[in-house]
Amino acid sequence: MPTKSEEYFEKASSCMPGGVNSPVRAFKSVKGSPPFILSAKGACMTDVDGRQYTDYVASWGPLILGHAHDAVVAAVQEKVTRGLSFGACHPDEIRLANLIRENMPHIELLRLVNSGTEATMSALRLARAATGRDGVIKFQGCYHGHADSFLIAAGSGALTFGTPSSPGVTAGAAKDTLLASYNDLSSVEKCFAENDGKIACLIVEPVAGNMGVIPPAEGFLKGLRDLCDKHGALLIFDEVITGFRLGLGGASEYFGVKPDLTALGKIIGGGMPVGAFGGRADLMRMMSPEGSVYQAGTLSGNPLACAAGIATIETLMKEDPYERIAALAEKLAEGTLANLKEAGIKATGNRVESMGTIFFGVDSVGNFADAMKSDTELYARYHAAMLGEGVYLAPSQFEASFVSTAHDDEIIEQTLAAQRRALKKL
Ligand code: KE4
Repeated sequence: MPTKSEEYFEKASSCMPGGVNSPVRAFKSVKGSPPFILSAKGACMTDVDGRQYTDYVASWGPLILGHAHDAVVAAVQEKVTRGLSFGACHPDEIRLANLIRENMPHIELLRLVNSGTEATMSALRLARAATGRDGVIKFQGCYHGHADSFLIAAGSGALTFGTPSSPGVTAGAAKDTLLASYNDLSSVEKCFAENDGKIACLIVEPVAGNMGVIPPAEGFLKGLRDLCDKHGALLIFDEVITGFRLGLGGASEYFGVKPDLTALGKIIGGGMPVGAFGGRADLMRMMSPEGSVYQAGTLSGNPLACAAGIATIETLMKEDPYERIAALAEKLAEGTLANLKEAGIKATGNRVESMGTIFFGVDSVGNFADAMKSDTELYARYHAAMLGEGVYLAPSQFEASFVSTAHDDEIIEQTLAAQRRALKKL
């Protein structure tokens, strides 16, 4: 007898490619079909079959306060009867922009957009305009959204030039993107040396979250800053995940490295569609209508999205939960590794504050090549077994898990107990 989720997935697959609006949700790299979620509150999601899950995906990061946080819901409810969108200026845009600037003072000016993809693609366009150069350096395994310039795989062998990683991305778009290796400054120096004077910017996830979590090696981010300065390129931090995740000041404050431009998303919208890009005023003032670099958006700065983002950031500033959720994440990671060792499963874990990844089948993961050695088949079986025990994990080995303020010691203990039951079924 199919579950209601399976029936929904069949219907979804008849009207949307893969049955989803974002590929990873289709559970292609893990087993089974995705639960269809009906509601969520705190750390818990409930699917259409009434099954409840402790959630560690947090809608891929935005829900640092958990699902349907009272303050966030109230903020949106308070606004919604006064209009959903104006397509005009409104006071809350200023409030959200200033909350971001107050916590990340290196962002002197910013523009609100609707997604992380828009944020990174706009920052890239601005960097190219500001430098008059076309080249961009990115890292294998880092994801910056689906703009053409970022859907680039490593070129063959010694070539630093990228090749399209998706059909539809043209060779023209790919030719300006160079691939370096995360945590390997010599690979970045090579890109610069082979293309001196042609690199507009380097974009990096200051903590990699899209090949699983990989922290920057000691000196790596500072090294990127120095190389960009040496070669007249701009440094872009893609803080779509790390912004307000590592702390109120994001990765820039956490690691003490100041980028020229920053892309934000996820948490700054509190679960509603918000992205932002910003940084040095001299650069941002090049954006239309003050300058000539064009970027626009019908729903940019949407009043409901701003309300959710404002309530989220204000709550984070009031509660400063970072130490507590990091401690919960450490408890989860330590307990997980102990459970896996007890089950005789080789695994390692990377964690920065409340974001982390358990890599299966490997001893350590410090870069993309290490991550790619993970046992994704074992992860898929683990994922299915955990889902069966009511724990909702990212449906891919190469994603981050997140702990929110809605998690607590009891929930972590329950998760570890569920894990011990799940591991017996592998
Ligand atoms: P969006 O366009 O999905 O809002 O943001 C793109 C993006 C940019 N930069 C980083 C570092 C990101 O992690 C993302 C999006 N993250 C993925 C999950 N790792 C979103 C989930 C999905 O694609 O469905």
